[in-house]
Amino acid sequence: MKQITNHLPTAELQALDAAHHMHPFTADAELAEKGVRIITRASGVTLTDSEGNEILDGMAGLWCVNVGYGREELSRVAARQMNELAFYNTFFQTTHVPAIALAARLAELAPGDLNHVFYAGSGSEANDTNIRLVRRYWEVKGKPDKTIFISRKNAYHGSTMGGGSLGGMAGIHAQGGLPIPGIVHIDQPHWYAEGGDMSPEEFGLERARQLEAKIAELGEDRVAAFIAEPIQGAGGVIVPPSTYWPEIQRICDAHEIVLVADEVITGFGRTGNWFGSQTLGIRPDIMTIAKGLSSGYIPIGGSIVSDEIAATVGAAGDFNHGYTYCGHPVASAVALENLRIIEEEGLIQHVRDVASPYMAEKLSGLSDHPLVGEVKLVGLMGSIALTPHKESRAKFASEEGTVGYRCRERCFANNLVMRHVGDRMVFAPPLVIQPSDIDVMIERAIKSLDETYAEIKAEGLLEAA
Ligand code: PXG
Repeated sequence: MKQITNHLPTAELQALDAAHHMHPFTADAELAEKGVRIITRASGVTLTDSEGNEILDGMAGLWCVNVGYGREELSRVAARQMNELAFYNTFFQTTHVPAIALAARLAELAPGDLNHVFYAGSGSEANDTNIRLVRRYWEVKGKPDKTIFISRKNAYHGSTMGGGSLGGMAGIHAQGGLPIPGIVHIDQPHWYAEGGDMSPEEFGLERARQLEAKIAELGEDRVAAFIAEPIQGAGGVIVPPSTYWPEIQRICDAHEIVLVADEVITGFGRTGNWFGSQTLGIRPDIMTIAKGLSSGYIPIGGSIVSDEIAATVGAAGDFNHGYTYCGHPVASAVALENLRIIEEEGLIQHVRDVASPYMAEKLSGLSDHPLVGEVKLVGLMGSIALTPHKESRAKFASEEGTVGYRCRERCFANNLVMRHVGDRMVFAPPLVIQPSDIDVMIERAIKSLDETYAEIKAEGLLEAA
């Protein structure tokens, strides 16, 4: 067969991709028609595509390339580990140094009594583990009826049967009979879209108290856990009102509910601390991790588990759960090196003291933009709500996402990756981003917003619903 390399013409690569590659969360036929974009290399915060365009990656890949692209420290560690011990399992009374070292380091970094790591290959797998682990915990505690997970609408917890069910994405639930039984959803703390005339603080309390009402409705003896992202990522970077998390914490404590913080996006410096739970003042019993754990250089995820849960489950015989690649030695070694880079380069301080304040200052100019309803930023995860009418926070009359999609297309055309979630633009650049890159990023974002505004105005899409 002919060798397929970077040197083939874009059209030829696109045709091969369309013929053989099924893409996630994609209408493949439509994509084949349009032609897929081919990324050939990346360095720092910049992607290069097969046409030679240099694109600023405002999404850190998929919220994961925290240390930026092209870090040879990571490829060297991977090569060394592959040569020394490419694989061994951790099932049958064996372990290896990378899995030990990474678990010990994660226990050191994680807050409170989260001192135990169950490894997975991804965030979705880790959340599936969480369902099995928490249910097992309550079984061992003599409360086998505590099985229900409460989650939230518009949450994202992955795409496996478990992860997709825990998540609250209508599009996922519309296909294939999800959610699976035993998972229920309450409303999200999305004040901008759903807060009406309430103050954000009142609304935050109201939404948190839905958890208490749901526990009362189902019975405390049937509810196993509450799972949530400290800040919703895929749902549109929804930062909850300040009253929300303290009330959620109080309710979980009062009703013996395991609190799972899904830190897949918010972990490893994204919010200006090692974990989003620290930024938002949450005391979880379990944290889901993936993405920034290895900066996306290699697949790895896991659950960081409290002393109480690990000790209870560990003392009760075999926990019949695991994946071939639990604690994969190469993935663990790369993750450990990635954590060393984050620490030694002071990337969390850089986010907190330099990049985030600079980004906030630059973004403040956007609040006057005719298309912008609100701008949110915590650490280096942010969102920009697009609206036809600032004061009322109105939605567009067009189908939700029409204007957001237009804006994303303008961003791409202007060599900036910024995603849209409905009519909300989201961004999460690599944590290594420098002020000069932020200047470029915001300049391209403003240009894209201006072009979107002109375009939708000309087409009569500026109407409010
Ligand atoms: N939890 C959270 C909070 C996530 O953001 C997962 C779990 C699942 O992780 P894996 O590794 O199984 O994908 C995620 C993943 C998007 C987007 O478009 C977000 C994710 C994945 C793919 C796309 O925003 N988050």
